[in-house]
Amino acid sequence: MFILPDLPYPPDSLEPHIDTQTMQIHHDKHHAAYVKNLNAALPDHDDSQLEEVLRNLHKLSDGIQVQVKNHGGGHHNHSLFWQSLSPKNTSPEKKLLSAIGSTFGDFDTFRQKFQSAATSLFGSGWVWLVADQGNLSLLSTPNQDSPLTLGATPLLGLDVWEHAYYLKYQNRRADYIDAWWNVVNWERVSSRFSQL
Ligand code: MN3
Repeated sequence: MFILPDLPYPPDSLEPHIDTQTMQIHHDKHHAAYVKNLNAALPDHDDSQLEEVLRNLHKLSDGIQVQVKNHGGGHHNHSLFWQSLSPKNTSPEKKLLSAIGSTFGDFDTFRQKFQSAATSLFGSGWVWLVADQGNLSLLSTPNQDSPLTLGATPLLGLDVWEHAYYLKYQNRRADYIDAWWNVVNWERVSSRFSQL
């Protein structure tokens, strides 16, 4: 069985940046539905196999490949998303900051590029800071496609589906993205980077 992980903090703890009701519906309904549908598509599997499955999506039979891409991707992306948020004020550690500097010039430029990719992504999808062979880059994926399927390791992902922000921000996606920076868990992102 794949299991819906608990939120690592109370659903109201990211206020006012991400509102309580959005967190509850996003986790308890949307993420739960990905897990339920993934269990239907891939019975007899569990979370320890998810990354391997997403990295090797092409090996699955045509009959379940799309289901696993959508719901397996949805489960993995959201699990990562909750862990990448924190009510605490955190900053990137030195090693990550220096890699961001050598890839993007400086942190502000990275932030602007990420912001611009997230603002301009058409429709539903995600924007990612990923590592590929130790090199950082930005990546946009449609729907619930996982960076793992493209051979990249996700370090930080931003959900820009309307369900992630519409209750509070309506059509103002840019305001949601501005607010989201305040609750990024840089400790977690840094530790993911240092474990590469
Ligand atoms: Mn979502």
